[in-house]
Amino acid sequence: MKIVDAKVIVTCPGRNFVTLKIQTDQGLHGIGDATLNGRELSVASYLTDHIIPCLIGRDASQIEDIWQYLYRGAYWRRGPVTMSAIAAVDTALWDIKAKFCNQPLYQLLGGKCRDGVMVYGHANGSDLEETLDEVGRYIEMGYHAIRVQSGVPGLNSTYGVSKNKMYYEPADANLPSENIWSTEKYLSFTPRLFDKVRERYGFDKRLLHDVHHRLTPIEAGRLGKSLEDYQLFWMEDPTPAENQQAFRLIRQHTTTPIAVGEVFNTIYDCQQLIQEQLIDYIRMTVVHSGGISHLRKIASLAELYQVRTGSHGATDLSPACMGAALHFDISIPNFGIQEYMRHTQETDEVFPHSYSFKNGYLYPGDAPGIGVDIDENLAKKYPYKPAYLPVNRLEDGSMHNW
Ligand code: GCO
Ligand code: MG
Repeated sequence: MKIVDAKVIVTCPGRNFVTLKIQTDQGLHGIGDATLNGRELSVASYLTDHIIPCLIGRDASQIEDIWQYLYRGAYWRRGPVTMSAIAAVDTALWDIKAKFCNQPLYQLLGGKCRDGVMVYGHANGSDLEETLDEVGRYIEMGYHAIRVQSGVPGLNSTYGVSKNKMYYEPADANLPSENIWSTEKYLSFTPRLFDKVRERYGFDKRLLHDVHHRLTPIEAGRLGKSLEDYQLFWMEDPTPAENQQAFRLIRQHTTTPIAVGEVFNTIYDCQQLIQEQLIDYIRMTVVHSGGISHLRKIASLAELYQVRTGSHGATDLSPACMGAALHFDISIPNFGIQEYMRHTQETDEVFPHSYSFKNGYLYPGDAPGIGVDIDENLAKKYPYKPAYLPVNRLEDGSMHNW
C-alpha cells in the first residue's frame, strides 16, 4: 500500500489546528494531529516543506521504519516541532493500518484493558466561591475526577481560569498577553482552596491541580506537604522539568503524587524521572511525543516503575489527537487518567468522531482506525488566526514561567 499524496490542513474553528492527511493508492486515508499551540505554522512548514516530499511512494504499512527514517534521518533529533510533525505521520499511518484491517485502532494495540477511559474535567473560577460552585457542576455532570484551579486573591489573572467555563482557551491574543504572578499569594491561598472543596464535597471525588511550572523545587515540596490532608490525585508540573533531578528534592518533602510531561517530546525527557520514580504520572500525549509508536515505548518504560499515564488533553490538542489517545489509553496496562477539556461545537463539526463521553468516562468507539476524520470543506471556512499563549511576570516585572 503506497502513499500517493499527503497534505497539511490548517483550520481555526474557534482555535487553530494543524492536521496531516495521508492518502494511499488503495483509496484509504488517515489523519494525524500536528498542532503546537502558538507555533502552528512551524509544524505545518516542517511537514509540507521537509517531510511530505520524503513520504510519497513509501509503503504506508511500514510504520516503525518510517518513524525511524524521519527521526534518525533528519540528523537533527527531538524538539517539539520535529516530534509533532513525526507524530502526525505516525498517527495517520496507524489510522490507515487499522482501517485496512477494518478494526478500531485499540485492537491493533493489543485490545482493551478496560471498559472505558476515566477522564478529569476542569472546574475553575475567578474566586473561591465561584470555583466551589464549578466543582459542584462537574460533579453533577458525572465526573469522577476534577481539576480545580482558582483565581488567587490579589492577582488579576492566573493560569487555568477562563471566562467561558466550558472551554478553557489560554492562547488568547495575537501577541502574547502578560500575566502577573506572586508565588507568596498563591502558596498562602491554595491549601485554603482545597480545604473548602473537601469541606463542601467530601472525599469521594479525585481532585487534581496544575501548578503550571511556577514553583522552585522547595516551594513545590512545601505546597505538596500543605495539600496532603486533602488527598490530591496529583499535583501537576510543580516545577520546570528540564532538570529532572530537581524532583528528588520535592520527593523528600511530600507524598502528594506528581504528574509531569505535557511539554516533553521524547522518552529521554522523562527517562530519569521514571527510572528514579520521581513522578507518579507521565503526562505526554500522542501529538507532542512522536505519535502512538513512541508513546507506547514511554508507557512501557513507565510500567516497569509503576508510573501510570495521565495524557494531556487540553483544547489545543485536536480531536484527532484525542481519538488516538483514547485507543492508546484503553489498551495499555498502566493507564492512570486522561485529561478532557471539551472542544467547541465548531471544532467537533470539523472533526467528526466516534468517541463519546458518558458518566465520567470517554469511549473511543468502534469505527475502524482512530475514529476521527476531518471535513475539509468545513475546515476551509475557518482560516488560520495568529494566537499566542500568555507570558508571565513577577510583580517587580521580571519574567517568570507561564
Ligand atoms: C493542561 C495544560 C494546558 C496548557 C496548554 C498549552 O494541563 O491542560 O497545562 O492548559 O497550558 O495546553 O498549550
Ligand atoms: Mg498542565
